[in-house]
Order: sequence, then C-alpha cells, then structure tokens
Amino acid sequence: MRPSVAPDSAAERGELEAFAGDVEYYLTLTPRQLPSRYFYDALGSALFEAICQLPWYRVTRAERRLLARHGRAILTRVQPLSTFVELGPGSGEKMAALIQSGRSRQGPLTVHLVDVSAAALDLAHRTLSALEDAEIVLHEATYEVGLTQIAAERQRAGRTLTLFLGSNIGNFDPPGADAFLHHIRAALTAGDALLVGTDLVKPAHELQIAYDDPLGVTAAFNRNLLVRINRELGADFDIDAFRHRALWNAAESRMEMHLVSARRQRVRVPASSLEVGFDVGESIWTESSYKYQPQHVVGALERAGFRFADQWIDETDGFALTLAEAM
Ligand code: AVJ
Repeated sequence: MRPSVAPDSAAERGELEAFAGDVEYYLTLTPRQLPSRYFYDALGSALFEAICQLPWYRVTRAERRLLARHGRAILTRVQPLSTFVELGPGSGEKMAALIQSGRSRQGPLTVHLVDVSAAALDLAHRTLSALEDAEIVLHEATYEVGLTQIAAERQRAGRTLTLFLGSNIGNFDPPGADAFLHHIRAALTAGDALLVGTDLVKPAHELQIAYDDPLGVTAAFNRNLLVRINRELGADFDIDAFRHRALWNAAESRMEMHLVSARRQRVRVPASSLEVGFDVGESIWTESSYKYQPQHVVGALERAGFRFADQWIDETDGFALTLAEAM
C-alpha cells in the first residue's frame, strides 16, 4: 500500500521509510510511544512557534533575555571565533541575536544549521541571510549526522561555538543526554565551546500549564503527530478520539505528554503494516521534557569531556544557559 503523499526524492523516500519503521517499532512497545522528533512537520513547526509565544510557555523568552543580556560575555569567552553551529535552530532568531551582539569584532563567519525539519531550516535560513559576511550551511539531518558532516567539512581557523538551545536537550533521557553530549564533544576540537540552554525544575503547577495551555495550542501540537501519520503513512487515526494529557513526573524530573484514547478503537497504519487496538484510556507517550538543576547541567558537561566556563540563570522563569569548553 502506497503512502498517500508520494515522496519526490530518494532522501524523502528514505525518510518516509524511517518514519514508517519508527511508528511500527514505537507504537508496539509497552507503553505505546512515538518519538517526539516527528512533531516538526510544517504545521508542527508552526504550532511550536506559536507555543513559544504563549504566556505560559516561558522557555523561549527566558532564553532570549539571557542571550540579550550576556551575549557579549559569551562571545568574549570564545574568541577568536570563526564558526557557529546550531542544533535545532528553530526560527534562527536566537543565533541572529547572539551574532549581532558581538558583530563589531568579528571577521567572516561560517554558520552551520542542523535540523530534521526542512520547514525549520528554511525559516532559520531566511532569518540569518540578513547577516553580512556569514556563509550559511544547511544540514537537513539528525543532529548526529549533521555533527559528523560539520566535523568533516571543517576548514576555517578559529574556534567553533556550538549552540544547543531551547531546552532541546530535555527530550533526551539522562543516559541519552550523556551520550549525546559525548557525541558533540567528539565532533569538536579542544578549545571549541558549547552553549546549552536548559529549562530548570520549578513548581509543578507552572510546568503543568506550560504543557497544557488554556488555548489548547500544545494539545494541537501533540495531536498533529497523528494528523501527520494519517497523511504520510496512510493511517486512519480518529484525531477527535485522542485527548492531550501532560503530567509532571517528579521522580524522573520530567514533563510527559501523552495522547489518550477516549474510546476502544482499532487504528490501521498501512505504510507500517500495522493494526493497533486501543482500550479506553490507553495512551501513546509522545514526549519527555526533562527539567534540570543548574549543577546537574555542569555535571553532565564535565562527564562528556567539557570544562565548565560560566552559567547564567534567569531566576524569574527558571532557565539556565551554561557555557563549557572542550578539553
Ligand atoms: C522544543 C523540546 C524544548 O520540551 O519544552 C513544547 C517542545 N513540547 N511544548 C519542550 C514542547 C511541548 C519543547 N522542546
């Protein structure tokens, strides 16, 4: 059975096969799951940009404030700087603001953007194309593949600053975060720097409303994953029959998002050769967002072969930027 949208390149065909394979694998685990990286199709990316503007989701604004306030200090720590890398650049505005804050003292720059979402890369590229004297290189790839490509292409003298912002690290479980930081370290040279943005542990009711907002935008973002599976894999999820649920798991220090079946039902996913039955209340676990204590970010960086350089904390919204250097 063919997926309902015909892929027009080998790369897209490969992506669709990977998506179909992941849906088959994760949806048949106990409990049922789906990887959160598949949220970000064009509509999902737009819904995420909308989430960032919600009064209850404070991650993006807190981080932007920290970057505006400390951008110069960050850039001063890692001179001479020739290369920026951003893993998951979103709209590209944070990178643009950071580069602008130190613009007067820089020569030509190379800026690498890595994202699985073509829509996100496109938006970030448009934002950053206004920068003078900067070569923008796009990597439509997983972070791991993108980092490997960048390490292989490396040509300019000067240091590299890698940005992993927006609390994107929160999607990894603790062993996954350690492994991923090791992976970043392996793609860098001693003296290169890494700036990580992490959302911090805060009162449960604040976390709850950030992931279950009164406008229902986060619910739409979560349920859009099923819309995407219907469109790309020919599935027949009844979107109305799945409810958004967000919960704070204090023991694991993470927010979780789930899609809960409102009735007993069967769903077919032809491209994954899959038929799944759901009981009333049975759910699909779609995302974990781990929340950190400031010193735990430092510990994770040190375990991965980085030396702590500095940390800036927004106390109002509970968010940290941590700068470290590859040893
Ligand atoms: C982009 C992964 C950092 O976990 O807070 C926002 C995604 N999910 N609202 C996060 C998200 C629900 C976000 N990250």
